[in-house]
Amino acid sequence: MERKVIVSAAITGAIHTPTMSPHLPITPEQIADQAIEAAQAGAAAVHIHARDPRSGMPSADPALFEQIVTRIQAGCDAIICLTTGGGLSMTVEQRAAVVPRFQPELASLNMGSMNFALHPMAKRHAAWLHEWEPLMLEASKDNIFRNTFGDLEKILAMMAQAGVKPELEIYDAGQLDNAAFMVAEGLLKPPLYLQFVLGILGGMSATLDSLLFLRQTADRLLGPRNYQFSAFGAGRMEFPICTASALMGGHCRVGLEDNLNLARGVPATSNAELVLKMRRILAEFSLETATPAEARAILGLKG
Ligand code: KMH
Ligand code: ZN
Repeated sequence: MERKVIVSAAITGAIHTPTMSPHLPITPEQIADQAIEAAQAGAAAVHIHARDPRSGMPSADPALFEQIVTRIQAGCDAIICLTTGGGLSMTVEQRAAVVPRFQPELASLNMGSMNFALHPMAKRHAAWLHEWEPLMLEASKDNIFRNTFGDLEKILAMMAQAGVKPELEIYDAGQLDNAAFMVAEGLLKPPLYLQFVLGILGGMSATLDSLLFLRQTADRLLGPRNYQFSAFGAGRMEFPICTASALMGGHCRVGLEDNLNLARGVPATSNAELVLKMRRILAEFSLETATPAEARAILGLKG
């Protein structure tokens, strides 16, 4: 099969607040509808967090996930990737509960514990990313995202039992060693699916050097044939890192979870808009976008 690029859309996440963009989906209907539109625009996979419809805060409420998942499945054939990263205030049990409950085809898994803030680059580009960064940087100084080895073992065992493929979120090179360790322990089975997350303060910055180093490290630790990778940069580095990833043989993730702007000074009005821009860039390089069925074949999903 000719190489196809999987475009994933990360619909709402847990970081951006409703005040940052009127287009950020909050209710289950808004989240599902934007996921369906993103799929119609060409996203083969949609990455899903839930939010409390009243406050806009990240939520682990299974009833909200239920509404979102049911509506997406009724509206499109996209691969559903549920978050186990949840939000920074949730327990491991709350975050992982979606795995046995919904048995999605994919679920994200942050491959370690880390400090979690925004890169100083975000501060320098405040005009790009709206008015929220200084506040966010202050508020986020003491955040630790937790996934100890014990947590990883527990969540991976739940995923194996439920037949859920983990999408391993890799923010830093050492997390590839964590993945290799889990393979050696028999808790992860290749081929792996890696998502390189660049531009979060606490992990690696969103540069081409970071991306190349992660790719080379993954080749060394896992073997080039034993994984597929996707990548994105937070904020304005979303499209540059996605483009580089596609040119290096990887896949791409776009979406309002990671980036609120279509271009400098141009707020994105939907996830679908970000997907369409990504597909225009890929088309310029004669790279074709994978359908959900093709993405399932590439990732070895149960379908
Ligand atoms: N929010 C991103 C920085 C997850 O949901 O498990 C990474 C992410 C993790 O999407
Ligand atoms: Zn996420």
